[in-house]
Amino acid sequence: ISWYTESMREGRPVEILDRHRLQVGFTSEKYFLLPVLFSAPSYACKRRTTLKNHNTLLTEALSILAESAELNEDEGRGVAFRRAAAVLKCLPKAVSSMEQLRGLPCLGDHSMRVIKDILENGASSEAESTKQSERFKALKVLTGIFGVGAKTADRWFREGIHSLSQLQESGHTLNQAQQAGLQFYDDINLPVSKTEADAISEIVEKAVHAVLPGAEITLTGGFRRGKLTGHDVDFLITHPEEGKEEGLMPKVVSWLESQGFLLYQKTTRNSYLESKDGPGRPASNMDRFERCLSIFKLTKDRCVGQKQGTKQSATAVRVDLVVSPVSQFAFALLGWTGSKLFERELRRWAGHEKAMSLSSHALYDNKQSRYLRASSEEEIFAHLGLEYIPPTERNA
Ligand code: DCT
Ligand code: MG
Repeated sequence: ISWYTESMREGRPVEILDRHRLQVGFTSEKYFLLPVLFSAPSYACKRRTTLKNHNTLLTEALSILAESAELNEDEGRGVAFRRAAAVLKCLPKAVSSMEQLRGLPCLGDHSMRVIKDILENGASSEAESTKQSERFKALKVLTGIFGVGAKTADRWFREGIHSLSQLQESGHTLNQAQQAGLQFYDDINLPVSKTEADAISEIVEKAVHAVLPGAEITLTGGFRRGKLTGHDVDFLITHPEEGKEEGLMPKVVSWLESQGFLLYQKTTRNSYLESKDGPGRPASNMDRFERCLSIFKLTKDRCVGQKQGTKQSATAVRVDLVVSPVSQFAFALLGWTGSKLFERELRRWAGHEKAMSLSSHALYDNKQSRYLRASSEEEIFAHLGLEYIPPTERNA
């Protein structure tokens, strides 16, 4: 019992399976069978979430509802469902009764109703009807086009556009990203395998080293967290000598273009200036590095992944390249490794519990009115007063 309460207090997942013998008075021995109770800290950045998920039925239903909320631009509701799903992802066993959830954070009334429905009926009627709804299906198809977000998809849907062919017939002028998105729609919507990601890594490495020897390339995003598939491949590029990375992206892009590797690319310049921007604008932290959103052409001989099933000799893969000065590298690496919810929770922890502002560029201590430097992810966790969580355990 003391082990049990201590674990609860420390926020460790607790599981009690065996009988606990209790001596009651002097007359007899009594045995109690305690239910498997779960507990977890409420911040996802304090939990260790591997890819081993014992509650996929529950988390998939909650993720559908989160996705639906996000497509309806209801961010608050989306986050609530994401948080609920994330708590269930870190449990050491499958949930079998509502009672076990009593001590868990982040499970609101709505999420609890969904879980109850699944435990009692094997499926969530709300998630099922959402999946079948015309609006959800159409918005999924339309946002599957690279360059189309929830807002655009919603506008098109209200105009009666529910499919790709209806979009093509509508006469809407698409921007260049969307045109490419439509052209390579099928390929882009197939998951990228780790093998394909490794093949892309080789190409990116070649390109970067051709234009800046000594530069360092890191695979980030889901693949760094150990995922075997992803919707894109994310890279972070830096150089150990501060400033050497300046102007790198256009050169890398030219090299890739000259070798015929790019089907589409759009580069945005680094717009982050610590002295000018200050720490108080974390909302836009993801897009201020020199960044290239691209679609790579990966030829069959280079890949033996999922996309080999398609008939063409090459496949299109979404690739994100980001360049960071070495002084910001640890923050960029932490920010680009994800998961999205883990990142959100790190920033919430920093702001609410530590009076600090965390972005992919820097960490600012509001109480001391100064930036806290770090050259590794471990140092950032330490600044934040958090136990270090390795990438493979950030799959919240
Ligand atoms: N990121 C974030 N907030 C966002 C978008 C991205 O914190 N709004 C970070 C977290 C993950 C990283 O950037 C890369 O983004 P994605 O490629 O969208 O995520 P992923 O985890 O790599 O997912 P996938 O495996 O599907 O590519
Ligand atoms: Mg990714």
